[in-house]
Amino acid sequence: MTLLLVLTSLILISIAVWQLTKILELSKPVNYSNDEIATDKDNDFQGKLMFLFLIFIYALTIFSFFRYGDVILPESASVHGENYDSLLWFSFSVIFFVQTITQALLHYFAFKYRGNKKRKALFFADSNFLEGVWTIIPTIALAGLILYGLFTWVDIMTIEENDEALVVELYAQQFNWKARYAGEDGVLGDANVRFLQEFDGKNLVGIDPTDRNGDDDIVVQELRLPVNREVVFRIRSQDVLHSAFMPHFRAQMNAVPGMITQFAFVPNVTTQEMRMRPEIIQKVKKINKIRFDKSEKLVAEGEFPLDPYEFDFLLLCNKICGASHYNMQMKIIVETEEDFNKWLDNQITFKDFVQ
Ligand SMILES: [Cu+2]
Repeated sequence: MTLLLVLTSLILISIAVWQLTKILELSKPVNYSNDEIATDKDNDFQGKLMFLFLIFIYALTIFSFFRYGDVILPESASVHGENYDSLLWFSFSVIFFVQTITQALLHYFAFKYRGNKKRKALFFADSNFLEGVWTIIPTIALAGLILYGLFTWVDIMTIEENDEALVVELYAQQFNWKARYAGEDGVLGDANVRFLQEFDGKNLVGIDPTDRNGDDDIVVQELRLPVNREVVFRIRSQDVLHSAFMPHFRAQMNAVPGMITQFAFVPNVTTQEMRMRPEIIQKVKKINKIRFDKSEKLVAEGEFPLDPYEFDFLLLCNKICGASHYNMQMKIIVETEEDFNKWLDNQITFKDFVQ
């Protein structure tokens, strides 16, 4: 507390001194041969600095591409993910192209036309041609981007009636996820937080015990999905805003208390296939190198080493929902329809679970 008071006083005193010097400066008689006006030498120096800065940002960009280019998400593992990625890369390319050219022009002209006493700027009030160019080109470019984005959005978000689709509920709570499969009838039973209290807390996602559709529902803590089959997610939250984020499938939808939100996609790569991809093998290798180095330090300090990392799809929370938000995740396993059915048959239904 004393330290804080001392620091505050010091800051306030410095501000007072600074203000006093400003007053002194203002009270001085006006000096017309003011040496604060930039000379040709100053302008020359600043202009060259501008040019150096241009070289610096381009060098930084190229360096970042090579150094950090591999930390972006791997290729998508869902059907719509390919469209999503195309849109993203198209937008990136346009932005990157435009920014490269405009930054170059901006800094180069600042350098080229740096102040010089012998040079006079050309004055003209306006140019309709120039106004037209910098209005029409961005309009066309932005309209194109927005339309492309809208079409992709509609394509991704439209959930068509599909009897074959697997219906899965994602249930968010501080700080974990639960998943509920609709069971043999393909219909999720009604649910409400009011039913959480029933069956000594065994009713994990608050299934309405009077709704017969819920009897065969299956509640699990690990999400398994069959490959190449549409999955319709119905998303609920028990407490606060969460967001169901499945980055490898390019999917995200908010979990809002009091309402059911939806998202549907078709996973088209199994976990096993993903682990075999050269890109993933490379990423895993890199992560394990970091973990290994860290482990060595931990062991030296007499602590346990870290387990090696293995690739898994994840469901994460993407809304800051509280203290343990960072660790609110659930593993997703994508497997063949056959393996999936075998696994699902071995799960306990709601009716059996609460009895
Ligand atoms: Cu959350």
